[in-house]
Amino acid sequence: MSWGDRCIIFLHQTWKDISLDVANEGTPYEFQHSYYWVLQRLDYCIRTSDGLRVSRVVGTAPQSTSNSSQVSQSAATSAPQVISGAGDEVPKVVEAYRQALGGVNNSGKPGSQPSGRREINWDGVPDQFAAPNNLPSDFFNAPTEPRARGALLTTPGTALQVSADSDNPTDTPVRFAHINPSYRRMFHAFSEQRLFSPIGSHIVDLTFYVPGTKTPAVVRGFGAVYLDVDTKHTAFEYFDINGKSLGTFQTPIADNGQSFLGVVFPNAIVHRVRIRYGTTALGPNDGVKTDVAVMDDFIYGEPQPAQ
Ligand SMILES: [Ca+2]
Ligand SMILES: [Ca+2]
Ligand SMILES: [Ca+2]
Repeated sequence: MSWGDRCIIFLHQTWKDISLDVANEGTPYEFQHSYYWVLQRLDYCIRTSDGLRVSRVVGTAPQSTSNSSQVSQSAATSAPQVISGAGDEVPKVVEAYRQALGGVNNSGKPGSQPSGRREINWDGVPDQFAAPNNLPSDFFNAPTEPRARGALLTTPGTALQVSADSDNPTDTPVRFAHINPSYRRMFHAFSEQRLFSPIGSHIVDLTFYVPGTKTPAVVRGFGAVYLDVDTKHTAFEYFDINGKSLGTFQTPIADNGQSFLGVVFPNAIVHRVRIRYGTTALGPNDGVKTDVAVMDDFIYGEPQPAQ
């Protein structure tokens, strides 16, 4: 679906009290122009033959089309759940995603834990592995704590980089401003200072392993905070252990702001995620035709050995 498409939302209440659930559907409400308003408020929804069926809605009555949260895919018992948002809603949707994955943050513990999730906020990366230096592909899958997180990062570009912090020994500008000074004003970190990006490409592959080992693993889902997404080109594509695509999901747009996209699958099934950032590698000035974007926090399900 795209903006302006005709669809049907099953409203339980009126706009002034949006409170919907699958078990208690109300009168079908047909509309065209306010589709975007509805999407701002959805956590997730189910696409049906007769429209878009709401599973849950957050927030209050729609007021504007800025700082939107957006639904890009369906959710049902056998389909992935999408949690996304932009602007001021990012902290809330990040927390919702953590809850959807469940359990605790297993941080950098080696081995598969029985439940919970992992997170990478880049902020603990030492200066020697941050800009202007590159990040090793396996930095977040070392055998020992706190780096045993089961995440291998690769890129078709030339390198991976974590941005410099404000007291780094080489006085490298923060937020990738050593590549283009305008980036300092454009990228606003979600967690502490450090951000992540590939160099020489706008693509990164994230492959999961049992933390601290080379045993291939699968996770229930992966989500991340993007910074300065201007176009629809930014997306995650998820793959299973056999390399079969599980679908592509677009992030919401937030010029100069933050977006979050997370997907939760019914089971641990995701072995790799291909992450596309905007339309170009870091370097040029940002704009609609050359959309530069980087990432902050990664959140993913606990890696389990692939069967
Ligand atoms: Ca950070
Ligand atoms: Ca921008
Ligand atoms: Ca951008």
